[in-house]
Amino acid sequence: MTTNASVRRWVKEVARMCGPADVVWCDGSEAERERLLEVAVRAGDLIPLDQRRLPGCYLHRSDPNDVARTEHLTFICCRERDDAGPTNHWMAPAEGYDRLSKILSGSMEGRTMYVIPFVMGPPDSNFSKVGIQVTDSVYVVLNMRMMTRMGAVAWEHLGTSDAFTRGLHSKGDLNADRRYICHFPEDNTIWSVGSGYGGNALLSKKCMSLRIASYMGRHEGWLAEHMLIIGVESPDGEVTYICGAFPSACGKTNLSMLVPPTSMKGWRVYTLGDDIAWLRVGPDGRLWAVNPEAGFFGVVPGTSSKTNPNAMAAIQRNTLYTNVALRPDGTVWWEGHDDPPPRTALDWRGRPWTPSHDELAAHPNSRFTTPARQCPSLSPEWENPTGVPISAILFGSRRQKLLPLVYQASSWQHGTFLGATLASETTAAITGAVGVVRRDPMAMLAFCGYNMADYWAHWLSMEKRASHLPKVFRVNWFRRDEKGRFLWPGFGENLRVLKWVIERCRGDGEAEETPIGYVPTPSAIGGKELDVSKHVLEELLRVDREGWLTNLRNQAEFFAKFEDRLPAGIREEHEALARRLKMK
Ligand code: OXD
Ligand code: MN
Repeated sequence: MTTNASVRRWVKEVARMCGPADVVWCDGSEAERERLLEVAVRAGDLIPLDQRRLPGCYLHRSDPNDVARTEHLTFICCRERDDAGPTNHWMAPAEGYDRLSKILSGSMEGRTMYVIPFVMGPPDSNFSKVGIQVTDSVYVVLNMRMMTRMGAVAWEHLGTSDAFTRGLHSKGDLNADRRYICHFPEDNTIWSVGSGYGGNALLSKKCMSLRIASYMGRHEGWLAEHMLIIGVESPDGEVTYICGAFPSACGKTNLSMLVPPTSMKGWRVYTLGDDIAWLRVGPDGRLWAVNPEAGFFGVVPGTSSKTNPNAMAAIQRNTLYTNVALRPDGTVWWEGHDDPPPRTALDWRGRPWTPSHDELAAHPNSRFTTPARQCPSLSPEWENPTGVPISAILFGSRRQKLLPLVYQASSWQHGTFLGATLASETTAAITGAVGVVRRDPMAMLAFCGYNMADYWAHWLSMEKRASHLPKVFRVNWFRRDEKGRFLWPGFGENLRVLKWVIERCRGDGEAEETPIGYVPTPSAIGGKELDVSKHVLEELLRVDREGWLTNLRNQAEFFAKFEDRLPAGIREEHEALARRLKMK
């Protein structure tokens, strides 16, 4: 409990509306964790796994209609519709509060309301922000314990201030017709009802650390981004820090925990964050980044000792698994696991499953939640209150064609344009069709808490605030040949691309100037140990002018949506690209 009057008033208000049987103030202690695990197991929300092989690990099964973020039910509720912009769903704040309070009214009857105080960002950092979430889901509390710094640390950080994000969450009846995830950036408030799924219900994550934080960042002069953070150590011992924005389920977690190939001796990758970065200009004019989160909420399928040994090591204990398959011996399995398919299992819905089933055993968006501290590649700098200085920003996406393996922007403005034109094939992390190309600027389409055009303007304005901005690159690990086979081996070999990125940051690294930006020469990426033919490497780095001219039209259609709010810098870059492509 706290003596902070604003917090007490707010908790009382929401309790009056939701009508819980009791209110529990969480303290983040071990004893509390044990108590909550017991409650969750008793209620059937968690299934204990084999505690000898997977100590502290549990399985949660979601309602089958509640397994991914629901973007069509996610709203930005600000006074002016234009301030939300054409890429967000908008609702007037009064309507949002009205509509949701009707659903929330009495929604916690007979349930316990948990009050979770948490800090996003390292303790004692002026990057950090306090949030308070109330929820009627024990599963959410147990996740928030890992994803945030929870308990007394938040009360200390907050003091008597009323500057905290107010997060109200109720599972309601899990009916998608009564599901809303509403953000009120002007009130620093989030109301989410009708879903227990991570991205909709762990309000610290997408809701606060991206949608609300991006709005705060605009007003306070910093950036909240959907980015991983890594430190790459080269054989000379220097560590270069890199951020990377990729749409959901494009391998951010794998890249953030990359293990160098054996042929790249002396290289090492340190993990700082796998999903979100907050970036501020430091006194030295560079951009400094922290990961506001304290855990990983990663996509499980495809995770194995081959693809991500660090994640595999991290998730052997104290991990919550959501929507994976359960083997008869009390361990878990998913598509892409090290072990072959089990002869029998219970699938993610708890139904008997055998390998002959047409359906997947684990849901494609099944997840693990695990504390960052358990990751063997975690950087010693991950909680540095001043963050780490960023030398390069990557914008990456999933594209079978056109986009080269890597290329570099010629300036910050051009880099902002590369981010603004990011597009990717959709994945199972969101409800809807999979594999369709959609524009996803800076991988923030679903996460920007205000008008995307103003957000680009904010990006462009960083040039006035910072004297040493990072170099910007586009990457694409997902190119395929005519037969649908991947052209690039990916995983550890992605370090070859990072090596070139680092060389470019240091002023070397061979490149050719092309209409789209600086593209590496094949020899700057390939080495004799790389199992990719010269011909394939050339294809991966080729700039297809015809394809780009079509892409240019597609970009123009997208930009037209923003009408006169589109910043001049973005328009200029688009026109300059058109000129360069048409030049012979
Ligand atoms: C996530 C997402 O969960 O982007 O990180 O969907
Ligand atoms: Mn994400």
